[in-house]
Amino acid sequence: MNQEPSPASFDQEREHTRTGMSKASLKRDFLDNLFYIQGRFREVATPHDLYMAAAYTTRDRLLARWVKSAQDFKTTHARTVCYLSAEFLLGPHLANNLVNLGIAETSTEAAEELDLDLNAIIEEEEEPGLGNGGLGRLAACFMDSLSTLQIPSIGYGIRYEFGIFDQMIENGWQVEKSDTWLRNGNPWEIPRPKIRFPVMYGGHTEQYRDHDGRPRTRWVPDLVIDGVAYDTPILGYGVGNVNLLRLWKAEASESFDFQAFNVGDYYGAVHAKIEAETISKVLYPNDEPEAGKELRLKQQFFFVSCSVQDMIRLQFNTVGPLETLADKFVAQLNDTHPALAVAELMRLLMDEHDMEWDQAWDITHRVFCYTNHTLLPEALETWSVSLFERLLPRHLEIVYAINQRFLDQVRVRFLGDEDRVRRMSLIAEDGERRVRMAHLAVVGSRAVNGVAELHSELVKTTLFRDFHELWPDRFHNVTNGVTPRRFMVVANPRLTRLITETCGSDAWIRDLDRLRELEAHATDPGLHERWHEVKIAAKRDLSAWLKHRTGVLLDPEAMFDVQAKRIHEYKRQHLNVLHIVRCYQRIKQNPNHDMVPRAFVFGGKAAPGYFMAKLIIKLINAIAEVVNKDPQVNGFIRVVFMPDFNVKNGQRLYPAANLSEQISLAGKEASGTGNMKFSMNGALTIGTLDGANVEIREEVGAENFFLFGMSAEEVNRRQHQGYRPWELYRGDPELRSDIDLINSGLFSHGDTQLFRPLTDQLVNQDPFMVLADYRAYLTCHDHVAEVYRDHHRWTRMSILNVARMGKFSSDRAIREYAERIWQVEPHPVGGG
Ligand code: HBZ
Repeated sequence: MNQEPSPASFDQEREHTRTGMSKASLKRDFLDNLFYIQGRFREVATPHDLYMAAAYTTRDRLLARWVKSAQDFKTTHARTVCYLSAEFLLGPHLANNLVNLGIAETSTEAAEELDLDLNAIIEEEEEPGLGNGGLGRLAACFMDSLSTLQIPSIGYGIRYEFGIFDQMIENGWQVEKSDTWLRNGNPWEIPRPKIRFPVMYGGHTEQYRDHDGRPRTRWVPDLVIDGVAYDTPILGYGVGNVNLLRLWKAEASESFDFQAFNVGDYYGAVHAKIEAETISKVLYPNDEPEAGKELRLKQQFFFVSCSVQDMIRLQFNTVGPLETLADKFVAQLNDTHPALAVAELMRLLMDEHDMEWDQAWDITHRVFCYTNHTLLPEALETWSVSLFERLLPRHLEIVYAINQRFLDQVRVRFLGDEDRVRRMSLIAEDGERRVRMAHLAVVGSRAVNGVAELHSELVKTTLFRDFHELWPDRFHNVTNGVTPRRFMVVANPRLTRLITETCGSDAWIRDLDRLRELEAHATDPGLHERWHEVKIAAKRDLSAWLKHRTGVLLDPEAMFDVQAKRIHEYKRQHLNVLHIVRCYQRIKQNPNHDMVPRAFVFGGKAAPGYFMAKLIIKLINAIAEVVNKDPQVNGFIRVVFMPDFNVKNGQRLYPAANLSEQISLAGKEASGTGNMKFSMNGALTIGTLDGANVEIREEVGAENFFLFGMSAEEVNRRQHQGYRPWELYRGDPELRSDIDLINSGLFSHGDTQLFRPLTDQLVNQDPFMVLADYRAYLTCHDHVAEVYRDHHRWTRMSILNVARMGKFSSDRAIREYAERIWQVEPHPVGGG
């Protein structure tokens, strides 16, 4: 330990000092930051002061790399990806940045020498929850991989003052509390008050002739607000590349303010300011069902308009002429939320930059690509024409003009097929006329992709069937992935160490296919023992946290059977619940019943207005209450609902799971990404053939995956035949008794009506066919238990799951986008 440093490590130490990576410089800068930024000294610093000092110390180390990246990209005119997303569900920055900088261990030691616990400091960070679920988290994983793969990119989104609500559980019900992530300041962002764009709303349009006598359109808005840039550096893992996450905050436009002020309307001016600022105030907490709120349309246009204006500004600052915009930039639309960008770029090119339609369309169409994330009809965005017109009159004209040209094309290709024309139109004409954002996105993009193979097939054969017939080459698949940096290295340091030691290197962190090297050790008893130890340790950590937060004590030796994701009927948390009720009844009916002890863990938020999802949460908690205090059963099963499932809490959950529940109705879950996070951390999956489950099973091997339930085709067939859930209810005594037990009031202090909306729905409609998959699910769970009893078999399967997860790195996904869709090249920035 106390050896003289060898010349090599001496050089390294000197280099680290120069780049600020040595322990000594970390300690010095930490104390400096504590003093100069927080105005504190060590002895009186609060945990939050310590966190802020650590954050600034880390951020300082990002900045040099950031500036270098920006300079490099600017001088070389590097082709750049713009990822347009209404959501970025980033999760805490500190630990992730330490890992990506390669100073996690040094920082731990530096903290120890200051008598501090780095983990406790990391815990202090409140995460920016600027997203609802998978879609927002995907955007965050993609930002990590874009930087790690050294692809110049900018993430564009909204700097919501209030992110996704914090979930509390009161009396078993979800209660929403507003998120206050900015309350204590955000050390990771840099405001750019000079990067500011006007965003217009309302008013009317006028026709006029320009100097050359050509007809032009001018938009005369009745509201202008400003979007101001807030930048967050996104560092890649082990590289010098730092990309930009640029989030827009809405502010009252100064010129607008003055107008009101000048006519003496001070109150009016202040009011306008408040109105303007509401635009970036709060994230809409709906996952899936479409909200249709005016403010949401305003938000979408707000960030899209700022982002496209920024792209044009950058084009002028670097390459030059707008004609080459599509060579400099490709813009990915993360779902339809940013689809207005198509119309906005057209407007800017034509109305502000004097371009003719054909050229503007050629550029626009080459800039955009679109990712679809859902087939659920109720989730597809449409906006009423009247609202659209009131807010964005010029864009409605442009949408109509796009539509006219597009439908002419359809008519030429499919002579006389007016029904097809009606189906494909950007405007839905049945009932109130509505703009179909998905159609706008498909027509305005050069590539359209789904997020898993099955999903992309369904996109082509169902949702966009007509479009696929017209433009077969436009459609692609890019299966989602997740970043192993956050979801393995940060979340599960013990597993990370074990894998690195077993493989003899940490190269797998940037090349996840190298996890395959674990396969050679899959039956090694030494590894089995350590693998088990790592899992048990994670389960102990989770148990302690859950005990503290919920009062429920879990036995780390029990099988941790976990379902964590947004609460939604299509995800079928209630199918999981029926299995728990079955276990309960089996134990009650046969006190000598022998079963593998299980801890059922749930996590997930329900959209505040989604009654059925909230009732499912209540049901889980109601069952938990009865089960956990009944000594006859609680030695075998325990149930706990983890409150406030978010990125941070997910990081506690994934490492501790033995079994991952991925049980959506086949054909409904576009991909899923939690499925990947669990499996990467050694959980086995019980799942349907839905979304990316199909590919996970292909990769890990059918024998290492617990499959049950109908396929998407069977679901389709069953539905066409006429699905009658009540017959299943009547025909299966166990199913009937499980549902009846829920209705009996046992879990609801005698209230026989509380869960009726849920049980009635199951028996009478069952739109997500819970009852149809019930039997297969139970049988599969029995098999799971049997396998779990065989420790070595289970551990081997767990190792093989991890070993074969390479495909599900977001690095692979981004590489596919880069090669097949974006045509962008890596662009290394030195100094990594
Ligand atoms: O996107 C999810 C899909 O359900 C999931 O299967 C997929 O893995 C993931 C990433 O591709 N979709 C969402 O998370 N959707 C939303 O969060 C959402 C948010 C606002 C909306 C609609 C949907 O207005």
